[in-house]
Amino acid sequence: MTITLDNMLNGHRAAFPDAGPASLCRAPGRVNLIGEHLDYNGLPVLPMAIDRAIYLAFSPREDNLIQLRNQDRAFAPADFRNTAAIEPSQRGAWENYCKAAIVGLNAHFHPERYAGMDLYVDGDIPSGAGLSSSSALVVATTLAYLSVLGKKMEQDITRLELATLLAEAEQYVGTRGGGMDQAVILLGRRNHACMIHFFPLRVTHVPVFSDHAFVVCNSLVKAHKTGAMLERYNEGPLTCRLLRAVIEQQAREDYDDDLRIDRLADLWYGPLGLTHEEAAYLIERATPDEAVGLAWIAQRLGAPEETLRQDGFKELVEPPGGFLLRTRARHQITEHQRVEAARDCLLADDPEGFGAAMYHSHWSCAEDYRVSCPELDAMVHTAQAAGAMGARMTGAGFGGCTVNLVAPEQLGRFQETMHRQYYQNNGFPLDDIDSAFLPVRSADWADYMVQER
Ligand code: NG1
Repeated sequence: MTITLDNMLNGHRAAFPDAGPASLCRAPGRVNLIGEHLDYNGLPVLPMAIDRAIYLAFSPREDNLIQLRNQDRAFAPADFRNTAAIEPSQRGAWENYCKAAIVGLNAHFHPERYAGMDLYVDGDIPSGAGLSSSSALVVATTLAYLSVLGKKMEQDITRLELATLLAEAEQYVGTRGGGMDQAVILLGRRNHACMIHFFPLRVTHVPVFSDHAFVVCNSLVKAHKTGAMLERYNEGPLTCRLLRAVIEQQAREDYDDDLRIDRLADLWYGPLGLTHEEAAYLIERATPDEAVGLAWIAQRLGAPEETLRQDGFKELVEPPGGFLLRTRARHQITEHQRVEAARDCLLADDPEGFGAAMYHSHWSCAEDYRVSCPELDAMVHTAQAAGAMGARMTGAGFGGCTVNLVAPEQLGRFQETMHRQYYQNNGFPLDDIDSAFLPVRSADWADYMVQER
């Protein structure tokens, strides 16, 4: 059923017959055009808010109960009390994303009363597809709770402040991600991609191509960030923390004993202000060619392995072959360059250059950063054979979607080839195939649609 204001308000009334009039807000999903696994290192990314969203009908309550209902029965009803300390539900439970928003705002506003609300959720962003349905839920809950608290966007908290706060707040669910999703969802603009810089958060809107389409194709391999998948995702940010420490050590030896590098981005944007070539040279000197164990890293840092384990790396599991510091770092450097090049291609209306950067990005994610999977690789190969100007995995990886840049005259051939060579060859049922092509358009930021208060 299509999502309309009436459907949302009726859904809310049916779920909460005793509630007062409901308000409505929406938060878009996003597709990351380029710049994967960079945000948590403070490096720039280039995503776009899309015309698929999470919708939320909400009404305040007199008590402190939060009641959550979802139009999709796959998401079980959840109720919890809004208190000074809200315990997370079990890992992977969908209500944790709502809790994350409320906990984050409580810590910021210290409200006199921990207000309750009745929330009815619907949406058309496929979940576990790398299109940020979960961050959209965090942002939608945030808008609802701000309104219930009587707080006004921009007046009581700016969108930039909110995006920064929520990037931190979403870690409540157990991910160690960066701030890309919350920023583009709160600051995206129709017909534009967002060039996002972090620490401090800055967003520049860059016009997207007017005639070429970005088509999202779902690999139909679910990539929910729970259990083993969450560990695989977190391995990226946690390895980059080790990388940061090893590079800081090298930079101290090369430049200055007192140098501090808080995150990889400091190599370029901090007082060091290195060029890409200088950063690459430093990293090559700092990281060995082969995989290393925690013992090697501890020795390099002159710290006992035990301290290292306690020092922010509690959750770190050493991969069987050791840490591939060099290749992980290489992805950070080359992807950073590609983000800048891709931004320039948008500004110069150069889809060919943009597409080439997308292909390079994919293979860097696959071979250097190791966050792809055979299905995503097969889709990128097929897209290239089908005439796409660019194709790459998008989002966290290990499944989910690819994003493809397709010229208008190639759209038919692209879709037909993907259909035949990827979906049919892999035996996906027709219903799934039909919902796997998502021609996406850029969309505006998260906002209220109907506000009762
Ligand atoms: P998705 O694709 O929504 O799971 C995750 C992180 C981003 C970013 C990308 C990889 C969260 C909420 N999102 O996105 O910050 O690191 O992976 O580029 O952790």
